[in-house]
Amino acid sequence: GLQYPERLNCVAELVDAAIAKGWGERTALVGANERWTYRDLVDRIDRIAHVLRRDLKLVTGNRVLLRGANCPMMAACILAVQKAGLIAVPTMPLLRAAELGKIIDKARVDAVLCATALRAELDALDQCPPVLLFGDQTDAQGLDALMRPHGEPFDAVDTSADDVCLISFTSGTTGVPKGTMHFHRDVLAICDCFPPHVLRSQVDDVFIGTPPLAFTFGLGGLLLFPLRVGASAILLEKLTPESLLAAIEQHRATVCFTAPTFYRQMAPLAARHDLTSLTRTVSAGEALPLATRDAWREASGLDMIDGIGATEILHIFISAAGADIRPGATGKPVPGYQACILDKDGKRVGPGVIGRLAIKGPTGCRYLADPRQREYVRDGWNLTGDAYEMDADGYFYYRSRTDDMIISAGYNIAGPEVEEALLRHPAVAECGVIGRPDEERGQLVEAHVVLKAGFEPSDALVCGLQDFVKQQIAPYKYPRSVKFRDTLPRTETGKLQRFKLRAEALE
Ligand code: 3UK
Repeated sequence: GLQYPERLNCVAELVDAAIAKGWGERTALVGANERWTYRDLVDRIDRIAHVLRRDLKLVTGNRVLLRGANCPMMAACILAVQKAGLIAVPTMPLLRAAELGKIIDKARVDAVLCATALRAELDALDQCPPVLLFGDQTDAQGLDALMRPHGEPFDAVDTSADDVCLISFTSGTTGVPKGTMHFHRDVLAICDCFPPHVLRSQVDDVFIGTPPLAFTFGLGGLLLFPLRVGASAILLEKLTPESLLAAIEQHRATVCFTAPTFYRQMAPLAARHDLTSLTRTVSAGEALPLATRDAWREASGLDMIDGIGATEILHIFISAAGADIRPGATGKPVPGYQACILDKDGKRVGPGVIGRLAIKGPTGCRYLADPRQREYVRDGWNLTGDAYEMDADGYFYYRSRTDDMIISAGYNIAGPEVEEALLRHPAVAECGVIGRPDEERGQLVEAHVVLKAGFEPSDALVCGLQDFVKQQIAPYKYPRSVKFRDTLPRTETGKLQRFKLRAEALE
């Protein structure tokens, strides 16, 4: 297992240790307008930590809400909070005042560090803890000004390996957001599982990608993983498929993290860019359709590393790379983690049976003051909300979210399987498949389809899509209803919001 000292501050291990390892002059973080060495990063972290302790008078265990798009300063703020023995509560850039208010209450936030550009939603709150703004050099009361006098090193606060250092909120597909708590040792544990065993990250890697640092997918992939091995991270905001390709080329990135839809959108544009630096592309956040894996391989020459992670577990726990990739499977448990499939009664099932995916490992779920903790963790196993199936060789195949399984005329139909079939059709850009309430069949398979440019909705196309699905998978799974639309509802992290499609179907 992974053994860490009882006294442990994850930032001392990740960043201060980098200097001791001789990486001080290496590039740590690159933003739109700046390039920081590891020494620069330590300097910024230490100055911010002094401000938190001396100017804001925060004490060990206080919680600091963080708001900012991906950039080096946002990264330094998160790490400074943890180095100062405080708890980081990063929030997604697009959250509105009402959602921030709930998080501030739920996490009992003591102070806020916020990028100037994102202040409006905080200003709209009736009640808010003290806020320090960053990113505006002319603001005499801002964080940048307060950092200037603090030139002396800051000694990492002597925390315990199992002191909480991060509260990460789930995207909340259902009403109240759930906070998940993670320890200092958890931060190191995720760096010591997926990166060395699956990704094989190294000192000369250049990491790039889209997930926000406020999402643990981005926090790990675009900050913690590169720091652990002395690599560098490119932190850019508002990336589009086109600008991400341009940035990969410009920065000679070697590792890319993003969601399946982003790869699908990048594939047709890839030929215009020199992507020869890229050696590993990681897809997570949603199921990876085979059509997307194929399109990206044709465009880039790379076989994607699929990985399932969750905010509750902190990062990726099932994945595969290189020769271990089995198309259609997410992969095998990442070394350090165990996985099994459970039936409705919580009994283990063998290969070929669909059930609930359960996970055990060095990281796991600790909900912040939430009764759902008892449902999520049983006997040390984390019960995800995902329906999975295992094969005889120990590969795990995603089927659907447990609550997204469509039951139509007695058949269980996994929406993603129908989506995967539709995505192979030349007219389909994106799609989402749901169960629409139906008197006769209980639920009816309904596809919501976004067409590629140059294709028009028509009855003939509806029939064409239905026939196309029937040719690939069992005919009873074909979408009896097909709706065309301009966009699909997605979360800030790129996940399809099927519950919104279902709610529309009820209107
Ligand atoms: C789904 C996937 C199929 C699955 C995340 C990497 O997505 C992350 O965390 P969230 O808490 O959502 C977790 C849920 O998302 N999912 C994620 N990856 C896959 N489904 N194939 C995949 N490869 O339903 C899971 O339960 O937002 C991803 C790293 C850190 C993360 N937090």
